[in-house]
Amino acid sequence: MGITGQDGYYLSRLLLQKGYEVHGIVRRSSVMNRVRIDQLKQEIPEHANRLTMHYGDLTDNASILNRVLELEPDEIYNLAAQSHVRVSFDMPMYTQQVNADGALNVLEAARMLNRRKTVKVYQASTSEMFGGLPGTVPQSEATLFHPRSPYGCAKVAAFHHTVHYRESHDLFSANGILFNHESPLRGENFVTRKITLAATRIAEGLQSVLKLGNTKAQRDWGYAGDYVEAMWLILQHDTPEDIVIATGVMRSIEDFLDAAFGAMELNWQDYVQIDPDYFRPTEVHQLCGDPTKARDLLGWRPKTSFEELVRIMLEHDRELARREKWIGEMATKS
Ligand code: NAP
Ligand code: G4F
Repeated sequence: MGITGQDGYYLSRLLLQKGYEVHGIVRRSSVMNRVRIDQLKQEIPEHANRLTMHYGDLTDNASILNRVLELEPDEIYNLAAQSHVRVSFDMPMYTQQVNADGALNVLEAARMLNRRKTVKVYQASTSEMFGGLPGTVPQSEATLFHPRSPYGCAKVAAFHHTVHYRESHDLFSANGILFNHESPLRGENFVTRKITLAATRIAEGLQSVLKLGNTKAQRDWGYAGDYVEAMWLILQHDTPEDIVIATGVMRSIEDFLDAAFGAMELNWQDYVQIDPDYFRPTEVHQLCGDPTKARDLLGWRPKTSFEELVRIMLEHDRELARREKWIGEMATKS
């Protein structure tokens, strides 16, 4: 579930490279929304025949139940969500339906299948459940939840359902509590990607202003490619466990701006405008994870540094900006 998203791309690539047969659930939409999947098939054509898509929607219980019972997977990764925190304030009910009720649909389908054969379920839980209030940093598995958005509230519900199915139905269901992880395939309206797209477009003369909300917020940013390995390791562990996945280092949006604009030899203060539209009714101020359990139990450590993450995102987006500029120049010539 969630195969067309950022993490869906990286996890599918990892599983295919490990020899898995991968089945993804995709939503029907009026335009095909499979850009990342198409990219994956082009990058590893030798594995593409083990990748299959099926229509389904997390909010449609029958579609999830039918797919799970038909396909009989050994492992289910529920990455599907309305994943934008700011948007969840505009669509609280929908966010609850997808992120909480949808997760329950997955667990219920897994419970049915588990009567026939053993199945393991990974639930994409999040640092947003902690709420990032001052005095709660760093956050670990023992930190109390205090969600500050409809997104966070729905994810807390899904977290508890996942624990409950493990305890009451003997299902192997586990939560990865992942802190922010980014990549060149990050959605364009998350802050890191918004910044790398803007910095590179400004460097190419395609943009002059970047409008942002709260640049003082702090996050623990890692690389999505490293984090999907942790998802897989969580399901390979002997027992189902809820585990924080993070780097343990916290930086502000301004630190990210310094790194990205600095690499383009630009000063972000010359381009950034603060726009109240991008502020949230309640902000999550500080997220910084304690990944001790992940290291001790799974042997997992992040491999990609913050500097390397910013570099690969900029390299990708600079190429996009150059292509956009070239197309613009060709259009004016013709
Ligand atoms: P993403 O890029 O927004 O991908 C979300 C995926 O969920 C997409 O494939 C989307 O399909 C699918 N989806 C949304 N609503 C659906 C529905 N009703 N039925 C079926 N599929 C649906 O998110 P991501 O960054 O890869 O994150 C993956 C998961 O990890 C999410 O659950 C997110 O909440 C959680 N998480 C992310 C982070 C992070 O920093 N990235 C950190 C902690 C937890 P469409 O392509 O059709 O929209
Ligand atoms: O990039 P963001 O939108 O990510 P956020 O809210 O931390 O959520 C992401 O990480 C969570 C894990 O902690 C996931 F569960 C969730 O699915 C998602 O992947 O915002 C990061 C920070 C916020 O404090 C926000 O207020 O950046 C601040 N920000 C400032 N200006 C902005 C902007 N965020 C966005 N999206 N756009 C802005 O213009």
